[in-house]
Amino acid sequence: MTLKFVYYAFLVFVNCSILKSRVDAADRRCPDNYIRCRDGIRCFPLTSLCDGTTAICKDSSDKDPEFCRAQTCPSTHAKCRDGIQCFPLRDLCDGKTTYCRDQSDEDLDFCKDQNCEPGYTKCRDGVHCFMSQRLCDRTGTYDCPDHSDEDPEFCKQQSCPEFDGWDGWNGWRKCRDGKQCFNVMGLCNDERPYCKDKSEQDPDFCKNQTCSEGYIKCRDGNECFPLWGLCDGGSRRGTWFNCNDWSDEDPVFCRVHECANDYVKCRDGIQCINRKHLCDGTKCILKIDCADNSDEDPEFCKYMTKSMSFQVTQRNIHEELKKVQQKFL
Ligand SMILES: [Ca+2]
Ligand SMILES: [Ca+2]
Ligand SMILES: [Ca+2]
Ligand SMILES: [Ca+2]
Repeated sequence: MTLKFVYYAFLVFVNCSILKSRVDAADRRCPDNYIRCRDGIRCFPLTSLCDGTTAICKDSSDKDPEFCRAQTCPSTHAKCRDGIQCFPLRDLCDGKTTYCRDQSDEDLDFCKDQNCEPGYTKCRDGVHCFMSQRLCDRTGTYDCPDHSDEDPEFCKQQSCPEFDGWDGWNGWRKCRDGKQCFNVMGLCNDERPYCKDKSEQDPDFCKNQTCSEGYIKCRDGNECFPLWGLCDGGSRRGTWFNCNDWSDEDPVFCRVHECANDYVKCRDGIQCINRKHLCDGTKCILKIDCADNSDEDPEFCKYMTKSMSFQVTQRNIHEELKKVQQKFL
């Protein structure tokens, strides 16, 4: 009797464990642009819906036309004419790759009905797509078979991409002539102009522009520079000011300026350096270490090794460093 009870209890435990692991798997979100197989166990990329390759799902649902038809493609993809597969919009009538098994991504009539992926613009022919940043671009390269991407009148009518999908690149704006698009990262901070009319480096144009994310204006209001360049010690090494008016290294400002997270003040109370360069055995590297060498001060570094531990969180390290600074720097 007891043995029987133990056996049943074991069965209940095993069944519950299996059920629980299934529920756990179903609870976990699939990564972006992945979906869960019909059996709820695995995730697979939407781009491999019924693409003729080996099934990823144990129940082969990712190769089941009815299942595939019910799925929505990612924003960078569209359904082939058969409504089953997702193909990359970049392959839309590109004359190169035939992605769809029904070859619809190379069918001119089909392509006309499709929108381009974000950051791409339709050529005047209504069929092909090109990267919007290549509108009347600096090199004058033709990206459309009908050359409309280099036609000033056509370029003026198009808008620039808000975001091009690359990390740290924060979208494009129109040059003053309205034909070209320039990347906001180059706004008012680059000696090599991108716009053919050089407007994105023109102080009058820059005055009315807001800087890209992670960039700020110099005091003169004409230039943008990256935040990490603020009080980074460019001035006392004699080179590499970010601002022409030197405001990024103004000692009066830098003395009251609080360094960004993960940055600490050197003993001079002016320069901010990344905390990872404290007591790393390297000094005197331009704008990385303290100009006064306080980041490698033996007394300070002794304290650092004694008190710091890898268990503390980053935020705590920052707080801890503040205390250390007060004591030694
Ligand atoms: Ca294609
Ligand atoms: Ca072009
Ligand atoms: Ca600087
Ligand atoms: Ca150092």
